[in-house]
Amino acid sequence: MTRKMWGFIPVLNCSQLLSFCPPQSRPSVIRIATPDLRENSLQRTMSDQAFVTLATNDSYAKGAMVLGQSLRKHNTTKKLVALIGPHVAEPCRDALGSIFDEVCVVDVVDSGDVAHLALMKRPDLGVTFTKLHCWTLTHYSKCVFMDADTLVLSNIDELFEREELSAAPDPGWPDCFNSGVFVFRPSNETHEKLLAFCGEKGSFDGGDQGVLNSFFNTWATADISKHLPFIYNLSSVSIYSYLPAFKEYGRNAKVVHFLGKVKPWNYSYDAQKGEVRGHALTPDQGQLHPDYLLLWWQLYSKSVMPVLQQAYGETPFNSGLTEESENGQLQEDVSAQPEASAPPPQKVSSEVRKQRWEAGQIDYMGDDSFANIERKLDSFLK
Ligand SMILES: *[C@@H]1O[C@H](CO)[C@@H](O)[C@H](O)[C@H]1NC(C)=O
Ligand SMILES: *[C@@H]1O[C@H](CO)[C@@H](O)[C@H](O)[C@H]1NC(C)=O
Ligand SMILES: *[C@@H]1O[C@H](CO)[C@@H](O)[C@H](O)[C@H]1NC(C)=O
Ligand SMILES: *[C@@H]1O[C@H](CO)[C@@H](O)[C@H](O)[C@H]1NC(C)=O
Ligand SMILES: *[C@@H]1O[C@H](CO)[C@@H](O)[C@H](O)[C@H]1NC(C)=O
Ligand SMILES: [Mn+2]
Repeated sequence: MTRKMWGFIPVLNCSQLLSFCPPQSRPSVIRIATPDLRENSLQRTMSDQAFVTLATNDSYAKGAMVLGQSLRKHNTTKKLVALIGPHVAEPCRDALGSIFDEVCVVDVVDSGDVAHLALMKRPDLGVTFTKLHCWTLTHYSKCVFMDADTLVLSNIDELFEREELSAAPDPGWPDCFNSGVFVFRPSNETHEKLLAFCGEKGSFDGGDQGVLNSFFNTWATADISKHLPFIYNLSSVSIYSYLPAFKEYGRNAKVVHFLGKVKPWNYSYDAQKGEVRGHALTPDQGQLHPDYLLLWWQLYSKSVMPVLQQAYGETPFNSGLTEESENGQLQEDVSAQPEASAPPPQKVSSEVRKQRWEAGQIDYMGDDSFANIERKLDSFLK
């Protein structure tokens, strides 16, 4: 396989691609206190620094929970903050509250000021306004923002040694940083400037990455210490498109980013067998690396499911977990899974399975033993 993305260095500057955007706006915020669901959170994290993530719906909230538990699992000493939109269901908020130190509802629509007007003109930028809100977390001196579709593979607290605005290059356009993981300093002044900037200049990509690259437009040239190594944004998609680099550097991966339209929560998981059930993929939907996908589901079923079960109580919810009954039929969440009725997969060796994956023939029903896969993952985790 050849170098697909690394051989090409574009010349255009990001800020050359601006369009229009709504006027200055400020979303309203309600902070939810959920102290009863957490134990010892004060003892656990004595820090004025925080990891911050964002979920505007229940699916992304699940991703945020897995991300939060992956940070906890690797013993972060930082606080965890989730920004959520008003549409996240109550039990999901409670579940987030038991994993995160702070859950903030950011309601752009409800704010009754310019933010509302801005949103009427550009409804597509609603999520961007919600994300920019992270700059108002001024009770922290420094934060690291992480997308809800990322997963941490080791302790990454060392990121807090970096300055605003540090981020990893976007492999699709390496002179732009990727806004999925970035270091920033909360500041109401910066927040207002960002909103004003957005009002004047807009977002060249219709989202936060465009706004942030235009605003922090010296990132590509001014200070190389603000360039995070690519291991902080290892995407399944780029693993796949540059496999030799993954084989060389993959063991150092610290953050996995599940890119593309199909997210881990679009699959389902058989916890008994330790198998991820396939989502019928078309080639343009991208390929998620089976090992990382499995790691996500293991963490979900072990550390997130119990929290969700407690939050939902008797109320049924879409867990994504499947169970087989005596007659071999899947009980839950399988209506959209064509593989469920397919004949049982044949056993294939890890090596064969890997070769198939590398050749683009991904067997999500793969029958590798749980122990083997776990050993392999352990080797990634050092
Ligand atoms: C869920 O929220 C995320 C951002 O938090 C957004 O990118 C995504 O499009 C939303 N999905 C749906 C189905 O609304
Ligand atoms: C986190 O801390 C616990 C308890 O102190 C320890 O057992 C565990 O090995 C640590 N985990 C990592 C990934 O360092
Ligand atoms: C990571 O890199 C991909 C390209 O491989 C980019 O599209 C994505 O937005 C980046 N995500 C993060 C979290 O930096
Ligand atoms: C920033 O603004 C928020 C709300 O608008 C306020 O509560 C906070 O005290 C401000 N922070 C500073 C450092 O002025
Ligand atoms: C993934 O799941 C979410 C909600 O569960 C759904 O809104 C979205 O359309 C799904 N995406 C794909 C590509 O199937
Ligand atoms: Mn993402």
